[in-house]
Order: sequence, then C-alpha cells, then structure tokens
Amino acid sequence: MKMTFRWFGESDSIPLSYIKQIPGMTGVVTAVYDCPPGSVWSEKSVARLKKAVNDAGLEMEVIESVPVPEAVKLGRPERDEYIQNYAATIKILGAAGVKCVCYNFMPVFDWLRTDLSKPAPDGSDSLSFDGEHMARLDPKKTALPGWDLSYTPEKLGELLDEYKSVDKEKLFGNLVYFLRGILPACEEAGVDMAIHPDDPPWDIFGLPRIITGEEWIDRLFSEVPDRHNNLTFCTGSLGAGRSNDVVRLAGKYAAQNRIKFAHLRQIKFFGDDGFTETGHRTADGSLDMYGIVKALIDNGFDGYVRPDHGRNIWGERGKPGYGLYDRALGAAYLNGLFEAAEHGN
Ligand SMILES: [Mn+2]
Repeated sequence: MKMTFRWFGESDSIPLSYIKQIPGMTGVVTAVYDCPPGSVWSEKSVARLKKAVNDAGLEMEVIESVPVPEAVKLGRPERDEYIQNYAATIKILGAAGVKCVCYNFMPVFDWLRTDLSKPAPDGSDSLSFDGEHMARLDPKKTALPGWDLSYTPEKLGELLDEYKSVDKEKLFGNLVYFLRGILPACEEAGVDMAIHPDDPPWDIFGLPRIITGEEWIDRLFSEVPDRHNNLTFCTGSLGAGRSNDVVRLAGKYAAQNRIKFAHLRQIKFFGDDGFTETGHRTADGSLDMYGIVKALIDNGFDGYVRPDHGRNIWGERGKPGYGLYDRALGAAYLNGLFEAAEHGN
C-alpha cells in the first residue's frame, strides 16, 4: 500500500512540505489544471508539476483526474478526436512516471451534495447530501454549491436536453467505446485506468449513472477484461448506496486485482438516502472501515490509498472536503488500520 494525499497543484493552499510531514505519506494525487478541457496535456506542464512534487520528496504516480469530455460520454461524432487526445495524454503521463489515472463517467455533474458545510455538534462541519432537498431542485434554475459554474444556464439546459436520448445502456456503450480507444495507449505507457464510482451512486436529475454497484462494475470488467481497466474503490461513493456491501465488494475486487486506488472515507446515513461525511473512524459513521481495509489486505490489495474528504476542524476553512487537518488525521488512522490488517489481526 502506498499512502497518498490529494493536492490541487500550485493553487492549493496546502504546501507540499506540510503533506510530506504527514506520517507515511509517499506521494500526492494531482492533475494539470492549466490545459483546456479535452486537449492533450502539455509535457511542459506535466514536467513542472512532477518537479514541484518530487522536489518536496513526494511521488506523482496517481493522477486524479483526466476529465472525460461530455462529447465522449454522449457519444457525439467528435468523440474520436477527444479519445485520441486522451490517449496522447496517457502516454505523456506514463513517460513522466504516472502509474494510475482516476477518472469518472458521470454525465454533466461530478459529485453532488446539498450542503458543503453541515455543522456537527462538536463545531466541525462537513459535506452532506439530503435526497429530499435534492428532489425539490430544478437544475436549470438553481446551482448547488460546488458545481461546475463554467456552464451558462443555456448551455447547461442544452446539455441536459441532449442527455434525454442517452440511457444507461447507451452511456455504458459509450464508456466501453472510450476504454477500447485508450487502452492500447495504457498498455504502451504502463498506466492503469481506475474508474471512480458515481457519487452518489444513483441517477440525479434524470441523468443516467452507471458505476453504482456490483452489477455494472461486473459488466464493465466482463465487457472490457483488459488488465488496465480497473477501479478506484471509493468507500464513501459506493457506500452511499445502502445495498452496496462495501466490505464484501472490497474483498471481491481486490481478489480480482481490479482495485488500483482506494479512496477511504466515512459517511453516516440519515433518512432514506441522506448521508453526512464524518471523521474516518468506524465508530463515527455507517461504514466498517477496519472491515474494508482488512478485506483489501486479505485479498492481496497493493495499490494506492488516500484519505478521502475530511471535515473542517480546528478553525480551518479548506476547499470543501479537502482541508489539511482532518485528512491528515484520516491518513494516520488508516495507517493504523493497514498496520493491524497486515499483521493479521
Ligand atoms: Mn472518492
């Protein structure tokens, strides 16, 4: 296992030197943020990012994320050009020592929450999702905090309309087409693709979501068995779907050697489908964190790990989910779980 920490590049308020001081930290998970979406990442930008990370004594072996353009998810005719660009980016990343690319295939919106700073009784706050609140929203009329605001309301409306002809099967077909287009580059570059589950793992605003649980993940691996087609096992995303037994799934996909990257995060359920992100400990939420780590280790997992979102604590006002303090505490706790699991207890 290699413990890593997400870092948003030079604009991140957290210095690399602080990340290096977290016990057991081997590297950062980052991305190039100065290349236009859908373009080939410039070698110069990748080299600059890598140098900054390596100069801090850290590795840059995981990229999160190389975004997949909507044209690819929609299956528009111009997707082939974007897929070629994506493959070229993978080759550039592989040449720079990157081993794993985390990406997602969620239409239009990335992760969704209804509250970015839900207060807890102890004075901390965290991200939260309330399905009843979500059901009252019209995406064409409201913007939730944390949304990609680069879309104008007209553009967003057009995009949502375009997705009306894309159901789950079509979206899945477009994912398979995308993977078949880029996997030869992954083979050549020695880069593993690791798809991130949809967050939360169900349809939102009528948009199809497919990486939601065992059925579709099994289909993905049977349709595209290539060894470079893998999973980012995100406990908070998969675990928000209450029918997903994340301990069993961690063991199952680790045994298949499909988990190259693990996002380990705790959530606490409320209501029918609500959840609030909490501190990482098992006792603080609804997921069995030790059970998950033990299932990974017992089934041969040897990939990258990062503490996923943390709370705001100690007065920090971090990027939502990505402050320093609670994620550092999460890393320390997870290091302890791995040490215990590796010792067979
Ligand atoms: Mn995640």
